[in-house]
Amino acid sequence: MNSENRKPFTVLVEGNIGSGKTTFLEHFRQFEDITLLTEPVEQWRNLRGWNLLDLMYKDPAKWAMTFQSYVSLTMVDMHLRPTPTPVKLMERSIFSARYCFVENMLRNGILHEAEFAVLDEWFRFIQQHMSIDADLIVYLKTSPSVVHERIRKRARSEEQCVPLKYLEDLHQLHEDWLVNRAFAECPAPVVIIDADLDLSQITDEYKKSEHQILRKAV
Ligand code: DGT
Repeated sequence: MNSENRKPFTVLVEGNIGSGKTTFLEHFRQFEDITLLTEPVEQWRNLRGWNLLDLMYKDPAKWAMTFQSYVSLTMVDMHLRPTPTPVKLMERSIFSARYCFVENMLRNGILHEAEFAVLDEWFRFIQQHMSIDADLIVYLKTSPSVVHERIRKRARSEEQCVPLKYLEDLHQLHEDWLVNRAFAECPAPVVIIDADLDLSQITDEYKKSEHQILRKAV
């Protein structure tokens, strides 16, 4: 591909917290010509010394708006980042931020309807006026109980209070968005991968999606 004037084939990797998105992206590190953009969690944990992720989990009613606003900015940055390769793999997107996380916060009353309205207007503006491309979505589908156990084991300090109910709600919203098509927008075709499998078996599952991603690189 002439990297100067062609858009990359853009793959969004989506799934619940702890579904293995980072591991999926790492699997593709072995291939040339793919740009991997992992989620900017570290930026959320350290914005000029502030841990927004921690603030959001400790006092969601107070910090949800601030956190989601920064998530949107970092996601747009990833969507717009120039890519010198024919394929770009991105962990999450402005779409899952809006349709899964923000939606959940609205339904749970964590976001005030007025705060939601501002975030939604930003989302619409970004979609209309910025070049947010998606050619394929890889949905790492999991059971809430499986990711709950993984989150417990990985022991990320901010996530220790994540209840099963939160993961069930997020799971349902991913299903509604990517499988049931309950939201107006599903920006690309969806490939579903069984991501309940543990690490020893998951590579075979990942391989099944390789051709769909790599054939675009030739
Ligand atoms: P992985 O590799 O599938 O295990 O991915 P994770 O769990 O490292 O990454 P992710 O995006 O599912 O979640 C990272 C943390 O950030 C997790 O505590 C949930 C939170 N998070 C991610 N995006 C959003 C968002 O838009 N809003 C809220 N409230 N939290 C988010």
